[in-house]
Amino acid sequence: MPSYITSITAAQRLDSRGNPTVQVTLTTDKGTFRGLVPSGASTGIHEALELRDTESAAYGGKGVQQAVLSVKSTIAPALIAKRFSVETQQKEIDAFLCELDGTKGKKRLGANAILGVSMACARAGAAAAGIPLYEFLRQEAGAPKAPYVLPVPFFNVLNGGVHSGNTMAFQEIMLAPVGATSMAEAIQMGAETYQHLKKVITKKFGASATSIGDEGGFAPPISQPHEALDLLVEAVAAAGYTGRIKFAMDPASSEFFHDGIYDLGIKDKVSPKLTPPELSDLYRELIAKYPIVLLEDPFAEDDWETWSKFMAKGREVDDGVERMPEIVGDDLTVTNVERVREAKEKEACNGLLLKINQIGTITEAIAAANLAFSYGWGVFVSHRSGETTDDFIADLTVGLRTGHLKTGAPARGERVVKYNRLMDIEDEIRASGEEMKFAGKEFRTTHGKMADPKMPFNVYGY
Ligand code: 2PG
Ligand code: MG
Repeated sequence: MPSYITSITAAQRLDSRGNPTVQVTLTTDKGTFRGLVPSGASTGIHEALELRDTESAAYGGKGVQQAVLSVKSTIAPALIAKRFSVETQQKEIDAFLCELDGTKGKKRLGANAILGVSMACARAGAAAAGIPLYEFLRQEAGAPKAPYVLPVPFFNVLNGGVHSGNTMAFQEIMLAPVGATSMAEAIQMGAETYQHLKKVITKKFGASATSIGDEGGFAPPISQPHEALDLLVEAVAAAGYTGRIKFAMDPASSEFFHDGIYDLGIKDKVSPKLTPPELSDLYRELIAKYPIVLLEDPFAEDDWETWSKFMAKGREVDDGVERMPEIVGDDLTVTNVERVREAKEKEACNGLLLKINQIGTITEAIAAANLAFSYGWGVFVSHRSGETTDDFIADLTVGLRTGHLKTGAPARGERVVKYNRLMDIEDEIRASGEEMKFAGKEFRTTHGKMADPKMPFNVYGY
């Protein structure tokens, strides 16, 4: 007997920044299922629309009552009437939601309304099938099963850009414990290093400098990327993990790109304004000096030419010895197959950031991931800076076998809920006796289809 949706409702709740967000509650014969929707700050201009009540004074124009109404008045009656089986028809459900909206960027109902429903349906589908959410999502994606792959967690421990009040233009500086052998160990390594980093910052700048940014990372009074990376070098050494923890950066450069120039002084007013070739050189210097394994949004969302040139130069210098990181598109590709295809045509990057709310349904997010995998790219699952206590993306990462995810510092409830869920999944799989491995150094290639041997950057060379 298929499991049908019997009711859907929605309500306005808060995200981790104290702004309203959409919570969807859906009922089937198997129980009640929720989806809580996250929200970005360094949002790409090509993302699907997050519907906000800009005309209203409530919450400074950030209310989501219109999106809540989209769920209650439009989606609920139409979707319930369709009598889809949540167990077998996630794709049809998501296609129907897109059709019901009828616009390209989900502008009518709002991607925040649609995503909450799509997430809750996936949870209801897993319950109907009597399987964990990660297994449901694995089947949806057609990903290989044995072994299950637990991802390397990338911890954003230094926050800048639009995520903090310090003067650093670069948004995220991350720790990647690729040398761990399990999820639990990776999280221990990240958490211990985070505590050491706090001590290093206190010693250098005083206790008042250990306040944190939106993703739980510290926001000390630094402006330059090398200052941030030096702090990480010191903290990792103090924690005893040198060589086993690598670094990653998300400058989120669309935020400081104006009229063809990357302005690193956007916050401190004194740091240099760089041309695209100068910024490219800066990245190359940092990559040569520090163990950086992943670089996200090094260039702005429509600065295609610089992305392509940077990748081409990477190919040229990469003789199999040179360390080149994964180059990940976020604002560039916005979890959208059209943008992913364009990025492939232009050879602009070799990794996809996967954010479910950039596109608005689980099925479309899976399609973007699968397209990226078909190119031999890495797929890097991501939270948003405005998060909720929903842990959906932990299951998504395991289900899609992406091998890595970022979900902030190993601190603050909305971040650790994902890390805790990943440790639960690891324990659960171990107890079930199913095959499992931790992605470790293979975080870019764990999907199973080994990257194209002619892939631009050396995967194992760091
Ligand atoms: C990013 C994200 C998440 P935001 O740029 O990758 O870390 O930030 O959610 O603000 O877009
Ligand atoms: Mg980003």
